[in-house]
Amino acid sequence: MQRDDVTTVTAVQHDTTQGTAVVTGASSGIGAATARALAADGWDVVVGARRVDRLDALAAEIGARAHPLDVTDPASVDAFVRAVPECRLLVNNAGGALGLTAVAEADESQWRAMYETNVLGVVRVTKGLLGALEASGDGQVVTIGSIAAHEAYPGGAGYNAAKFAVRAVMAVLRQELLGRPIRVSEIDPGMVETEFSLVRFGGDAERAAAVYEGLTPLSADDVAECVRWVASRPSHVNIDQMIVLARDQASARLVHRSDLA
Ligand code: NDP
Ligand code: 8X3
Repeated sequence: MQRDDVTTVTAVQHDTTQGTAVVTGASSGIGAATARALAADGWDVVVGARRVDRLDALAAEIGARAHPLDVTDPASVDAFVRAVPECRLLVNNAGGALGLTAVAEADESQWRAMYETNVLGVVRVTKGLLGALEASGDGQVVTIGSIAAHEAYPGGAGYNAAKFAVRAVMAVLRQELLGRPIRVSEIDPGMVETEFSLVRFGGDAERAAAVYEGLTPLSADDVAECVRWVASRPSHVNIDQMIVLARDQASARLVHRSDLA
């Protein structure tokens, strides 16, 4: 029988024995790849982001639950948290950069948006789910930071400040939760080819593509595999921080590009 003209959508059934994993910013890039990896690893996945159409498609594909989430909006975070009474793993992934401008030309609205998303957004969601994480008896928070949380670079100040800040928040949380059954981990990638640069450059596809020209960046799946691995260590093992860079990247701004024709 010819099947070429038939589209079959089948929700994947997984053996969800790991408990509930929440992934923020799962409508794209690292978050979507992480949701896929965790579902394949047996987690009952809940995904959140603002673009609900994309979330719904992902949820249908991997057998996850989708809820709208804007981490900059306290009411949206409250509603999201209410929809997730049980949670053993929280992946704080929602975030990104806006612009690449010198401090002298700093755009306060971009700085505020980056801080709201990357810092306060992480604090809001983490705070909201902390009770459920502890009640699980074996909770874990994995936050996607960045190489930009370790190394400042020209034009990066607003994003650097936000990612340095969230790294500090995670370091504090780890100390505050000592003795309680919640691990706190941070994964700090270098260049990952996602929609990150498209968003950073306001939709300028040419400028975004130039970021990865002549080199092989990390993929969203590469980072998702790090999350999956961190989350699958035994409960007494906490991967505190993991910096992961492409072979073509030696530091935030030192990259190898092959000769371009
Ligand atoms: P993408 O732009 O592809 O994905 C960003 C995700 O964050 C989207 O799903 C977006 O969903 C979500 N998001 C943004 N703002 C909000 C918000 N207010 N509320 C809820 N969700 C939001 O980029 P990446 O996958 O690359 O980025 C994921 C994380 O990885 C970010 O924290 C980023 O800083 C970090 N990172 C990225 C690197 C890279 O080179 N790509 C390197 C190091 C770290 P929606 O718009 O639908 O809400
Ligand atoms: C994204 C990596 O180097 O653009 O977090 O800041 S970088």
